[in-house]
Amino acid sequence: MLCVAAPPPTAAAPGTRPKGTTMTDATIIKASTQIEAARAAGRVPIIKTFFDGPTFTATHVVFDPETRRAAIVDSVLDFDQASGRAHTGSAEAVVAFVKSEGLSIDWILETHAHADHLSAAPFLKEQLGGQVVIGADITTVQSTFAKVFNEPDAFARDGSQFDRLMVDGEEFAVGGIPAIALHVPGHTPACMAFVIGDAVFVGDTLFMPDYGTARCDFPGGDARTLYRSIRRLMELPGETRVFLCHDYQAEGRNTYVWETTIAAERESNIQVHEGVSEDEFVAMREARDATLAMPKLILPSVQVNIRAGHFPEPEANGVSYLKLPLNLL
Ligand SMILES: N[C@@H](CCC(=O)N[C@@H](CS)C(=O)NCC(=O)O)C(=O)O
Ligand SMILES: [Fe+2]
Repeated sequence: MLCVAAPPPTAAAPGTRPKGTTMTDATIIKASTQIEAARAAGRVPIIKTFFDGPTFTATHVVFDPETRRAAIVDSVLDFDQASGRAHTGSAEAVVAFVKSEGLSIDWILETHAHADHLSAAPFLKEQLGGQVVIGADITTVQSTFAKVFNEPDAFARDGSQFDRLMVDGEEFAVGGIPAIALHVPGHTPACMAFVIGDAVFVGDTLFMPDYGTARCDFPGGDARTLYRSIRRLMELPGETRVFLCHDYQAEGRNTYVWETTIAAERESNIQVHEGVSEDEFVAMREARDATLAMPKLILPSVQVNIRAGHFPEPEANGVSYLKLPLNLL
């Protein structure tokens, strides 16, 4: 399933600032200025989304229509757990789109080390080029999971499997469109959001307003930290276009949706709308997390994604193996 995002409305959406707040966060001020300038100049990216049904993941191709330079956010490598086979069908659809539109890929962005699907970053890089980017705190995630999987010393925990590690406030560009990285930990310690022109790619911080927010019970996750990251995101201008990494289709809705706005999240996110206190959120999130089963693909996903999407080193017979820690997670 795919969809081209409509250009943003020209009239300002309501609720440009959250009620009763003054902004003091330098990165959020910089990002807000960027978003407002992009909207005022009409210099905004075009976004094409590919939705992966088996893992409910939205992969976004983000491009500057003038220079045709582009980024890919949160790709998917298809994986059949029963046979241990990976397939590139989903990623090939992205490659075909990029080629048919004449785009040049500068960035392959990972909002975090996903726990529910494998990244297709190595395949996309081989096919299209671009630098593979993740948050600098991936080093913490690598250290945590190196213990879980008893990784050998040869497994680097310094993020060197990626081409670039970004920190909060780091500036980059997609063609002629400026972009800023935001560190938004909570779901995982290394989660990032990427603000490109007037659009923010929030990864697994926020989901659609009728569904809520991401779980915080993976190793290194923390509900209080997620609340604070979300409050930062909610300081962005109300009309900011918000693109999600997942949609799990809230009850009563029968279509998948992966785009909303900061104003809509502030007003109506069922778990974290304006007025929900930090303690209320933490109590709700921890109670819900206690009911959730682990994602079906967490063990293969994490082992591959902490390696920037590469499989573990092949053994002497030339085959790569994944581990299954027993009675640990
Ligand atoms: N049923 C899915 C669940 C995936 C899952 O746990 N997703 C995370 C993001 S990686 C989440 O925050 N889910 C929130 C929820 O399911 O309420 C699977 O097995 O893959
Ligand atoms: Fe996630």
